[in-house]
Amino acid sequence: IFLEEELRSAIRDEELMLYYQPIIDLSTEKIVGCEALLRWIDRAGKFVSPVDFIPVAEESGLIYELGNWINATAFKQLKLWQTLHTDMKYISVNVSPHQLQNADFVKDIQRLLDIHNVDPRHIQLEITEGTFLQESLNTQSQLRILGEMGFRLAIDDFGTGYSSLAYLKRFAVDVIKIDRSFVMDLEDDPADRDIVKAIIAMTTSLGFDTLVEGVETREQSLIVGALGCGYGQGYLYGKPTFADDYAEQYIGLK
Ligand code: G
Ligand code: G
Ligand code: MN
Ligand code: NA
Repeated sequence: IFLEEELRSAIRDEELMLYYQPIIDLSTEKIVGCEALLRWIDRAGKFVSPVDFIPVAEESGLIYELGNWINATAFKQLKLWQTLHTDMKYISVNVSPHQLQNADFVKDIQRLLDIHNVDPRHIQLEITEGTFLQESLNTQSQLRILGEMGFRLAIDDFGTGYSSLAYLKRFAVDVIKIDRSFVMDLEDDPADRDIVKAIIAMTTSLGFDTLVEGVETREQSLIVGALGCGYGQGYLYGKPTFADDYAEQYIGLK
């Protein structure tokens, strides 16, 4: 209850912000886009992790309002960066399954596209594996409509859930994000290497792009590149960074 009240006032007092982390095309080593990641620095200057407060937001229903704020903030940022003639292809935003259960999600996100004059092809929605399997009709039909509207769809944390790739074929999925738990020990663990190899082979043959998360070492980057993975994200290429710092470090804007 306490955290819920704190979160309510954090939203009201604008203590929340989005950080951005670069996403790399492994074949060209160029940045193609970035993932928006929510950060909360409270009044005392203390960092509160989304791992702790996203579940609270989900349980209390606050996630819906918060999600709309996240989308609006990312769209505004994309528009600004595009206006400055950067070649960023997309911003990727995380969408909680709870947001998709709300039947207004499509309507609200369309309104935000209109307000900020953003093309949905430049927005990637990150949705965890299990969400695609939910029997909720709102979720299923909205996922389908979002694909038809032209949003890029990414399956987040792939490999930790229980979805079958064949099933995912029914949605307009663009990219599978392989969870970082498979990447951490890639240099030393042949089993992880086999799993990553198999995921990349399957996803590629089904026509999805692949991205590995949590790449921290040059060696991991080389391994996944050699296994045919298209994209990478992780501390090796860049940490999540405040918007102005991101612009300065990764798109050469001052
Ligand atoms: O950025 P970090 O590794 O601290 O994020 C921890 C968790 O919080 C991750 O699972 C991430 O997906 C989630 N998260 C971060 N930002 C957002 C957001 O904007 N919306 C949602 N729903 N989850 C987020
Ligand atoms: O669940 P999701 O994939 O959205 O969460 C991404 C989380 O992973 C973010 O909290 C981000 O801060 C974190 N992250 C991104 N790159 C790395 C990395 O190279 N190593 C580790 N340990 N965490 C990372
Ligand atoms: Mn994500
Ligand atoms: Na992930």
